[in-house]
Parts: sequence; structure tokens; C-alpha cells
Amino acid sequence: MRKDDPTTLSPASATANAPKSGMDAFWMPFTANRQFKQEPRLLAKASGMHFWTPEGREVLDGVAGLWCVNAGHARPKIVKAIAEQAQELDFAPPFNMAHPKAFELAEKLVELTPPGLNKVFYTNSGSESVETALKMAIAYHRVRGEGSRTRLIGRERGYHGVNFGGISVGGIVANRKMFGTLLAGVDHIRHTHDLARNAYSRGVPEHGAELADDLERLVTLHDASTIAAVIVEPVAGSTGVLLPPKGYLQRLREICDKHGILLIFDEVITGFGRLGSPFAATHFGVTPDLMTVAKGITNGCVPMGAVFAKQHIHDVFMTGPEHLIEFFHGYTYSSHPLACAAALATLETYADDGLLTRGAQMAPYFENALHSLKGSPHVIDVRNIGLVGGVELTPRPGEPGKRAFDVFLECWKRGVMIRTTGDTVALSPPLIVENKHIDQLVGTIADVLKTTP
Ligand code: PXG
Ligand code: PLP
Repeated sequence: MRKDDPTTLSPASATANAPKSGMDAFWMPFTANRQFKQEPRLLAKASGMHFWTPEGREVLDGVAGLWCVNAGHARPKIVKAIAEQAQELDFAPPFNMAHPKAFELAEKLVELTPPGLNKVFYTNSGSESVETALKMAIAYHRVRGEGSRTRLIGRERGYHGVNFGGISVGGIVANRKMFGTLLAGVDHIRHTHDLARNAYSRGVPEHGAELADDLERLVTLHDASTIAAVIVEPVAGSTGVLLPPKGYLQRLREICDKHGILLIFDEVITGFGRLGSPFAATHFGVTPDLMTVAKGITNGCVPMGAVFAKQHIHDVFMTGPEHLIEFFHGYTYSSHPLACAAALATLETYADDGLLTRGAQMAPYFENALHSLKGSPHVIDVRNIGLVGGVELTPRPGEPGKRAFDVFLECWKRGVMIRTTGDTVALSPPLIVENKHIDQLVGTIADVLKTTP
């Protein structure tokens, strides 16, 4: 009998407490299902900075839902737009047909993106945006006669969603190891996390721009003529909030230019104001060739994602007979009317409240509050930029992630929702956050750390 053969293991229900009734059928994503179903954490209502449980307990949202509800919950313009759109046009096929709001939204979006990124391809999630961008990159080289450029380069610790392309270029071991051989022809540059040199940096760390030169190593290994694109998160979120060292992204851009490699920024988290600028590309003054977004594009209300492409990438596809499809790719729900309506209202809400730059105003207070956790039990680093924070804890010996998860559970009990990844606490409050919310968020974490073994 093989120990790892699942058919030889006893069913969970025989060994663990049974799930609460009515909770059996739903296999939850990225969740410790058995733990959750014994002690469920349910949300029934949300408004502004808060959730409420079915019992009516108020919970402060320290993570904008899941890095997406940037304007806060239940914003009236967005709610109204979705309701009206459902009445007016519930669905329109996106292939060889369209509806006006898809065009209106694209025009508005490209007013916000860095100059040059002026074509929009719609998807329904960050994961789909990543697959779309990777396919675009490979196809781009092929249509311009460099079909040998098929290799994709990601970065260790990167998160690019959960589909096969995304986990292949991604660098989070747990998301990859269960899923076989993944995509062929992928390699990774080194991650940039360096506690020894950069712990407790405020904003971007001083040391590590030279880590971008790792791309030169891969160019030497594989030859530039085989490489289509490099994809990175400008600020890595999911892996535990890792900021780019000063000058790193500029250097990556230079190396890509030198070798004709496309640079893809995955801005699923950093897009739409998270860093205090509309996009990370704006923030760092580095323009990628392709940029993926999702989450904040609709304030999390309706699933939607998008890929922004430079004009010349789009244009090389626009050859051949005019009646033929130029790019064989798209989703049933690309440019869904409800998503477009939600996104248009979201952009209006961001503009009304100045939210795409409000993070920059709030950042100093947020930074000081977060760094007050230096010296709290278990804390080994604090990282921050705009309205993103990471607080790294020492793992308990032999139990990676458990200490941070216990902090998460205790914060939830005390009315504050945080997010943990490994042993890092990640914070990304809605961009409408006020000082008092920051005090509550950080104060609760500080208290919880004092009593967490
Ligand atoms: N790229 C990046 C950079 C992301 O952060 C995705 C792609 C995938 O998006 P979808 O919409 O397919 O989930 C993401 C999503 C976390 C966490 O705990 C972060 C994400 C998703 C789930 C959990 O930090 N980011
Ligand atoms: N699987 C089947 C059998 C389909 O017919 C389709 C779409 O028509 C898909 C998958 C893809 O679905 P979506 O376009 O929603 O990604």
C-alpha cells in the first residue's frame, strides 16, 4: 500500500469533525475546507469599510475583500449601474457582435493607462488576463516573423493566477507542485526578497536592482531569439508583499529592450490606485508592453479583467484579409454588459472621490502605523507602499504558515479581517480608509501578536 495513494486514506469525515449541516457540497477554493466547515466564517452584508456576519457582527475590511473592493463596499453608483444594466441588456455575444458600453469603457480605461498602452482586450479574471497576455506575446512574435520566440520567463515567488500558463510562469511552489509538467519552455528569474539587506525598508528597498540582471543569465542560457516575454508583478502581492528594489524595474525594462523581449506587468493587484497612483507602471515610471488587470476594474462587484497592449503589438495582428479573425482568443463573457456597466460606474466613483491617488495621501500614516509593529512579538519585517502592507512573522518551527493563520483567526474574532500568506500578514484596505480604521487594524494586530504563541 502506497502511503500517498489517496484511495487508501480514510475519508476526512471518518477522522475529523463532520462539517456543519448544509456545508457539504461546496468545495471551497484556496480554503482549508475541513477547518472552515467546523468553524465557518460567513459574511452576509457589506458597506463602506465593513462587512457584517449573518449574526450582525461588524468586521473591518483590512484587505478590500481580496485586494479588489478599492472604493469600499456597496457604492451607490455601481450598485445602480449593475441593476439598470441587468434590466436593459443582460447579455450580448462578444464575438463578431458588441454593445456600446464595451467601447465606451475601453476609451475611458486608456485615458488612465500610461501613454502607449491604448488597446484593451477584455477577460473575466486576473487568471484569464494572464493567459491572454502570454498568448498575445507568443502570437505577436509569430505574426511578425519571429516564431522562435516562444519561451516565457516568470519570477520565483510570482503569482499570476491559477490557470496553466499562470502557474507555469508563477513561482509559488504549492500552486505548482500538484499539477504535473505545466507549460513547456518556461524559466524563472530570481525573486527580490532580501531580509538581510532590506528588512524594515519604508517604501521600495535600497538593495537589489542588480537582481534584474538575472534576466541576462537566462538570455545567455537560452538565447534571446527563443524568449517571447518576461512577466512580473511590479509589487508582488500574493506571495507576501515584496517590493521592487530601487531601480529594479527600470533595469528589467532596459534588458528587455536590449533583447527584443516583451515586458508584461501583472497589475491585477497594483492596478487602480493601490500604490497611490492609477497603476504601478505610472508609479514607477516604467511602461510595460502588455499589462494585465482585474479586481479593482469593477471594484470587485462583477468579475472582469483586461489586458492592455501597446499600439504596435495590436497593429502587427491587423494584417491579412479583413474578413478573417486576427487573434483566435476570447471568452464567452469578454466585455459582459454587467461588467462593463459596473466598470464604468467604478471609474466614475474613483474619479468622484479621487481614489486613484488617495493612497499616496494616506500612505505616510499607514506606513507609520505599520512600522509601529517593529518590536512586536514574532515580527521580522514590515514592508509597505501606498496602501499595501506586509508584516512578516517568524514561522513556528515545523509549522509554516500556522502562526500567521492563528493571527488571522484571532483578528477575525476581534472584528478585523486581514489576509495571510505563508507567515506574512498582508494588508490592503479599501482606498477610502480613514486614520481611525488604520488605528483599529494595526492596533488589533499588535494586541493579537502579544497573545499569539
Ligand atoms: N495576477 C496577480 C498579480 C494576482 O494578484 C491574479 C493574477 C489572478 O486573478 P484571479 O482574478 O484569477 O484570482 C492575481 C489574484 C492573496 C490572493 O491571497 C491574491 C490573488 C488571488 C487570490 C488570493 O493574496 N490575486
Ligand atoms: N468548454 C466548452 C465546451 C465551451 O463550449 C466553451 C465556450 O463556448 C468553453 C469551455 C469556454 O467557456 P468561456 O468562454 O466561458 O471561457
